Amino acid sequence: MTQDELKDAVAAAAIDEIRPRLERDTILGIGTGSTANRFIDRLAALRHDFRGAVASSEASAERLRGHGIEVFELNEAGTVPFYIDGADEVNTHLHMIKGGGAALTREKVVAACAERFICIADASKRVERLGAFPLPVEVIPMARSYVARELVKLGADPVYRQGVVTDNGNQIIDCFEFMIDDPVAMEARLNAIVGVVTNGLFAARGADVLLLGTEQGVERLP
Ligand code: ABF
Repeated sequence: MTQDELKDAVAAAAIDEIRPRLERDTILGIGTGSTANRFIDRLAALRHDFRGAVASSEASAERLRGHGIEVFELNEAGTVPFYIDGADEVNTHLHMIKGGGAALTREKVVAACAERFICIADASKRVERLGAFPLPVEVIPMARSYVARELVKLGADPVYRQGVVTDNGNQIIDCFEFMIDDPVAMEARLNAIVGVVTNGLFAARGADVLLLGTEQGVERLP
């Protein structure tokens, strides 16, 4: 199977996962990226069965609207029963690195408001130890070089993602060569650096369910 077929398979599995819980007033939390896009495309067929969605990026909001799905502000929605999103890496504890698409802050905020986080990913995203994928850190622009110096002290090789401005008007530093032994502790440590808006470790609030697309079919964890 190709990677695209695996992404399709997990998108379909996520639809099966949420479909029985949809009600006319349900507002879903929807993530960003190519796997989330496949989920959005499949969700279109169910658009009359729920109220709408909160999106973690402008790109996803546009795609949802394109399918006739109403997009709400998170402040209006309050909590959402599900947040469905992809990941750049995921370990067996369902801790993740996210933010390759620069939407990490909104993703983390929507995830925080979700009763259940359903991570959808193809098998290439599963790792024993997080960190081979460069960890994104969103910073306010004036703090960029200060934060980069602090990241070096923690052992990372920080690289400014040139030309990228987040949906919040901020910048991204990617941490290379930064293998992470304790994701929960490192997430808190990075958040404590002044000028950091968010980091791409989703460990304090990891996924509740992982739907992983493998050659043998979709694995559901835990
Ligand atoms: C979002 O999209 C991210 O947090 C992650 O960076 C990315 C995964 O993208 P894809 O599904 O295209 O691999 O979920």
